[in-house]
Amino acid sequence: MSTVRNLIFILGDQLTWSLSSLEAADPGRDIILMCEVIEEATYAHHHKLKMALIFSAMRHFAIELREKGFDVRYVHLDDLDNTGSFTGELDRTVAAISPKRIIVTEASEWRVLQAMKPWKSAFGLPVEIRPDTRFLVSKQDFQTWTQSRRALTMEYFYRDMRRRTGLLMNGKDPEGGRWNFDADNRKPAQADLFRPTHPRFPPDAVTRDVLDLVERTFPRNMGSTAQFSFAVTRSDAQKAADAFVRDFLPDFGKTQDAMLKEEPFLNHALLSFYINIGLLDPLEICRMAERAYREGHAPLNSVEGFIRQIIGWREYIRGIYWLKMPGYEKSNIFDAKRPLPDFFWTGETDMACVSSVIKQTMKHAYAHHIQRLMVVGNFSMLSGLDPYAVHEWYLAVYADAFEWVELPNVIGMSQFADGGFMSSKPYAASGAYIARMSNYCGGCRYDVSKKSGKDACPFNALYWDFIVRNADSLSTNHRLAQIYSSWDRMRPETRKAYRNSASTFLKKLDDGERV
Ligand code: FAD
Ligand code: DLZ
Ligand code: SF4
Repeated sequence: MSTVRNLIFILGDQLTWSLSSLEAADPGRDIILMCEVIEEATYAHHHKLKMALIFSAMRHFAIELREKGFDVRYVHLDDLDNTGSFTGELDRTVAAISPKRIIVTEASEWRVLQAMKPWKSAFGLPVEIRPDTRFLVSKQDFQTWTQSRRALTMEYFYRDMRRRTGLLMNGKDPEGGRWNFDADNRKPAQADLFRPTHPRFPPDAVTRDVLDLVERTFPRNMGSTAQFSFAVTRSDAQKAADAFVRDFLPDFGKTQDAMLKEEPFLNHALLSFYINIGLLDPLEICRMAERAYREGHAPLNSVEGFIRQIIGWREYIRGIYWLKMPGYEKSNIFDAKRPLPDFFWTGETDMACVSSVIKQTMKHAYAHHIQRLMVVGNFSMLSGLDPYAVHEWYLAVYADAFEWVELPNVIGMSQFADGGFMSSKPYAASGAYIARMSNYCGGCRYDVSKKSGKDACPFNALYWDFIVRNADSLSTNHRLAQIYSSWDRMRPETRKAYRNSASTFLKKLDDGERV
């Protein structure tokens, strides 16, 4: 007769003490299962740093659970009897310990949640799938919010979140009299030798074992674990959050959209990886940021901008994911089919901006929002790359990439592949935007001021080619009316030069020539 009451299964992005599956857990009667499995390690070509972060944080969380008295069954990736899948490992554990019930917090990704559904009948046991309460808005509440709207404008969702959390509110009014201070942001940045550096966390023995495992098992995946400096425990992640609020938040707004090739991190938080795997609580971080504002340590434009990213964008993106899955991943309004060029895996291109962002991604498994959106994302959309392939790339290469957050950001926001379900117009831009917001163009073999011809910045001709090529889908968009009338007013030779330059560039791309 089994004495085990519940088998609690914890996934790699559920490393949170207040996790719903751990509610009322009893170390005397319950057993916890955590497992590293090849199925999760290979469903995307994960960056080595991403895998190392997840495995090491999982192992540290298991140690902490044991310190609290829990019996944790932890399966290592290279254990000889590891079956390689969540279902296989649950099956093995159920056979070994005969629990009365399985408890799990719902998976953050559709793919894994689907895999959970047959467990009840497969194991002949009650399986309790609890909601993930680490988000502010439940899937159901988000759906209800969408039902009363014609357009799913993030800004209105965000205002509701401000009211719901009370963050930066003065009674019923927004602090400072406005909901959004973005107009004070969006500035270019200067290199600054005195800018503080983000904290780095040297690997301990547990992490070093993981780094060896990842290098040994996935030698061909992107990146090198030599650069590993992530926090892997809640207490170190909290130190990273403290450092952000103290050193970077005051200037966060000012440089939010800026790009500097020497400074990949600028004043960004570098917290998404910790929030997404559960080491940090999103609302707690927003409260820390608000406190910094109330105590006069950080200005409103920075604090409002930061809080909007988390209670606005992050929650909204998750809502969209669950609203649109399955099927959203196949969205392709422009019928774009081009495969990813090889330089997505090497950074070897003459376009200095693209090269810099990809090389930075290879080194750190990180790029900030504008680099993801306006450099690599913009290039992908303008060049007609297959949005599904673009999605697979983003899911692989960033340490914070989990499908629920990556997919709507890529398919909806950056590729406009959903035809405008999320955004009212595509984030398409010519080289002028990149020149204004970065210092990439100075060192580029292309000339951003040239519109067409072999030395012209490719973004310039690709931009117009994209606009014209996709007129069927875009020309009725009133936010693009001015763009289409500019095109109509252009001299025929100018139009022809743009189209020819774009087609020469795209042919080189298709032929695998260096661009
Ligand atoms: P900061 O710029 O300092 O922002 C603070 C926090 O706000 C972040 O930590 C994050 O939690 C949140 N946030 C900001 N923007 C978004 C957003 N658009 N969606 C969700 N949360 C947001 N974010 C991921 O977490 N995982 C992804 O896989 C991911 N893929 C992206 C792909 C594309 C094409 C684009 C355009 C954006 C993507 N983002 C993704 C959103 C954003 O780029 C990252 O959250 C951010 O760069 C993380 O770095 P940071 O912690 O320094 O963020
Ligand atoms: C991303 C990832 C990787 C690489 N490996 C594991 C793993 O071995 N075990 C695990 O529990 N989680 C892993 N993860 C994170 C999961 O993919 C993530 O928890 C689910 O995708 C959530 O739906
Ligand atoms: Fe990028 Fe064009 Fe500037 Fe070169 S000139 S860095 S390709 S925007």
